[in-house]
Amino acid sequence: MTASALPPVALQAVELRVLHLPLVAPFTTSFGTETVREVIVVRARTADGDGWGEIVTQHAPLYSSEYTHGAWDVAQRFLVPALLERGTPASGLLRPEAVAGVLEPFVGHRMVKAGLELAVLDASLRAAGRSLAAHLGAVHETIPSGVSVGIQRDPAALVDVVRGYLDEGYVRIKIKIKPGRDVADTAAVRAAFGDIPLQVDANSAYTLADADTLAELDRFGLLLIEQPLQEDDIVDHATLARRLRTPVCLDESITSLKAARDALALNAASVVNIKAGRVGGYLEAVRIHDLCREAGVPVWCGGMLETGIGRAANAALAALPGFTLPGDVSASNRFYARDIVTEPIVLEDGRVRVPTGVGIGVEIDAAALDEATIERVELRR
Ligand code: OSB
Ligand code: MG
Repeated sequence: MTASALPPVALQAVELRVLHLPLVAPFTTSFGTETVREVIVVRARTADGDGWGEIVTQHAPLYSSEYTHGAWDVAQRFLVPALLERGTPASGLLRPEAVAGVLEPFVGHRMVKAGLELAVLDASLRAAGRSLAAHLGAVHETIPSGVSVGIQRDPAALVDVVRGYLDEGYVRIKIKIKPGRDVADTAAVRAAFGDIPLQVDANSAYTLADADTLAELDRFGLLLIEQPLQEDDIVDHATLARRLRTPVCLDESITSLKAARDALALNAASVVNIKAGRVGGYLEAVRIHDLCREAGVPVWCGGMLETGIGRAANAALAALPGFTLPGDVSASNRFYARDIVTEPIVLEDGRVRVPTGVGIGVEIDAAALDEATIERVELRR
């Protein structure tokens, strides 16, 4: 479904930076609490200019097997050298659509592949004077904005935090749950705010043995329950889905187009969370969108606490026609006091604007980027 072909780039160097960005408030999930976002920013240096990408790993391998310093190593040792070798005039210029194929022999590390592909894509789009949104097939100028709310001290504190986001205008609330912090938390939010669009995310914290507890959530009329079981529990998710009225949505399990196809074939999910990092790139994300749209399965755009780079790209992706549920594309200030782009995404009447500028549509704030950088390396061909 992507638009016309993009120009290849002559990749001259790749700069990688590890950033530490303080969060405005701690973010707690079933797998832990973060107070500082540790993330990698990619700059692809080409003969025609720079392109930017973001590797959305976290400090520790708790959401998935990927983590920042593993990404840092595999990028420098294998993935960036493979791209640099391919991007020389001698071996041919590098097309954005070719990046995934060049990196394909290296197993896994999809967040790294996604960040590298985005940087090449951005460079090529800028050279062509085109926006990522238009290239991916966006059909909306703005998108509805949901917010992902971490586990709080107790249900009363959760209600206070949710109230703040509703007051700001967010149109859909997602709360994180874990065993012991599920039914009472959900009940408290429903009791306080009535029939708001509400969903829960378990980040793999349950097993099939918890099916009775999870079925208690049925009475709250949730939009969906996200990833109750483990990443590789496709069949168990199908079994659980038969026991719940709440629609089951998969996040961690959907690692590729193939995984999405399998999950749909097995009725393991009736909704899909699409995250470009998790599936190896924005181009694969579009393919999953296309598959789900064809199958009549609603999708929404997930988030990984992106900086302004990935957040802009997510807004572009979420503007595709199959994204029929509000995503976790919230305003930058939901996580950061100071973003690394000059015009961070803001909330306007519960929506965020899809960037229309060339490439990812945002410019880097060099001073903010430098301030957040704790490690930097440049690989040249
Ligand atoms: O499961 O969706 C998730 C953040 C980090 C890792 C996993 C998840 C999340 C979120 C935050 O829920 C989404 C966001 O970026 O707003
Ligand atoms: Mg999730």
